[in-house]
Amino acid sequence: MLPIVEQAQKYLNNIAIFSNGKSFTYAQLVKDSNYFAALLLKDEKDLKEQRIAFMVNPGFDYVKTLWAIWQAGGIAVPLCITHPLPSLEYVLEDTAASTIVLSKEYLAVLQPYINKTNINFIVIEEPALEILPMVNKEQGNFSMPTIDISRKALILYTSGTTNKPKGVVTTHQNIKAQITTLINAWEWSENDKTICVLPLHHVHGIINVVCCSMWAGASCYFIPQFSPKLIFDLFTNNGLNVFMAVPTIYFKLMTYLESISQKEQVALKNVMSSFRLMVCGSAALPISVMEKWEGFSGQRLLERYGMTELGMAISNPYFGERRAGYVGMPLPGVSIKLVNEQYEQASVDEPGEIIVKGDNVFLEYWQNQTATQTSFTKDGWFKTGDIAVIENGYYRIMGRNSVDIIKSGGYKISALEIEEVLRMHEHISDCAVVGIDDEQWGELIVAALVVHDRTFFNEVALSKWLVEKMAAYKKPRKYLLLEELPRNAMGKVVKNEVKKLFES
Ligand code: MCA
Ligand code: AMP
Repeated sequence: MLPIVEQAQKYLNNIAIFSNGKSFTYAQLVKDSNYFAALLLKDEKDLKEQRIAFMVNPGFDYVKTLWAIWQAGGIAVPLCITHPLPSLEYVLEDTAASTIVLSKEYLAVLQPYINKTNINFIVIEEPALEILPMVNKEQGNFSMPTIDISRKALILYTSGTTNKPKGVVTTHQNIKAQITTLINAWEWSENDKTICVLPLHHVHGIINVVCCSMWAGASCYFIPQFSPKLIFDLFTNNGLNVFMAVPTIYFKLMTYLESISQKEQVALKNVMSSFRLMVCGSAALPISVMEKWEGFSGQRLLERYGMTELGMAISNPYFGERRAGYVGMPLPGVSIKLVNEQYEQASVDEPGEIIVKGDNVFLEYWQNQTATQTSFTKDGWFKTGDIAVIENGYYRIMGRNSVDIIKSGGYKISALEIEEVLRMHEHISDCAVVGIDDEQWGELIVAALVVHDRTFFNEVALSKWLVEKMAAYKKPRKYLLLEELPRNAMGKVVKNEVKKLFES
């Protein structure tokens, strides 16, 4: 049996999920995911790592689908529920997904792809019994293939220093390692109640919130989309005790807190100060945000460092000092080294690139041997591209080794990917995309443009055109029209000069 499903046997009567105003026990999750796995299998005994894409709303259906794909021997490919068709198509084509599982509201966006390819699709709300008429769902206990934990389980897309996102493949073993290190380090238990406010096509939401709570036998609440009021209402009325988010979310929650009365603020502080744990990560947590949040909530945030390719790697301690501006120490089972440009151990007190080894480290980039090879050292350490230094035993992240990677609102965004789309626009002859510091978003995406004729440039029309082609959160928030881009003697755009132009 799959490790996470096996774990659930210990907690069958616990409430696993609250979504859409309903609660679901682990027994229900096990039964329904088993049934759905049988549906995915149809006449096959094992999906043998077929890629099953799914565009399913956060909640019971999402977790059921994920567990079903895993039990049936498929590789789960979660799609972002807010992406436009071209971004979805890219993932579907790249993974050559054999089936798409979807909530019915996403049928419209996916229909052109379904029509074009004739891909098998399952709308999750449809009565599944019609497809498996011979079986009684209530008694369903379908035999499932034996899945060796070295098999591939998940593909998540991550942007990098190439213009197209890469599929990060993790095995069941990687996922188990990513989950269990956090279960131990952060003392997850079946008494925990958390809420998932993060998108479910990235590690932070999938592993840290959903899989950890499901592994521990805890309860996880889901909300349809990010809303400070909804989050605080759930905090207040449901005895939640664990919360995880990116810095931008804490910033947005504080903006909301500032908008309510003093009395309401005090009431919420009372609720929040009884939480067991609040975690922040995916991007640098500004010390100002950490301190202000402590004032509002009575909670000292635990900051940690992770990556799609690794899950979590470095964490401040659960017990002990949570040091502002630092991400803590390597998690148990995760080996970390700081190295110089030659990939030799950096001198003590000197900054170096973080390289990582351990069962948590992903297997490969999907069908991209070159990228996989170049991202590991000869002796098998994964090169993160992040620069850090150790100060008094704690790691401090100093930045990245590429200006082309932007972190905005916790999303990792490739400047090159946006530039490629911008260059397709009829009025744009050249462009350079950079991230500039921003209190709320961490970095704000901005673009310097060289246009054929300024009289034709219309920012609103450009934004509308862009979001038909890529996720709205990748859209530049400011533009600057230039006669030419700043370039060095080799003709390469000097991105730091572009940044300065915006900052001035
Ligand atoms: C939304 N917008 C953004 C972003 N999100 N702009 C830049 N960067 C963003 N991240 C824009 C929208 O396009 C829209 O603009 C406007 O903000 C409001 O959009 P809306 O969707 O209503 O915003 P929101 O709901 O308030 O979303 C903000 C958010 C979201 C909740 C902070 O960005 C989010 O969920 N971020 C978390 C991402 C995440 O999980 N990252 C973890 C990656 P307009 O109206 O003009 O269209 S995993 C990872 O990093 C590793 C493993 C790790 O360490 O965890
Ligand atoms: P992703 O590829 O979306 O998984 O993003 C991973 C990247 O997020 C890392 O390589 C870091 O650059 C960044 N990151 C994650 N956590 C932190 C943190 N606590 N502080 C600074 N950067 C972080």
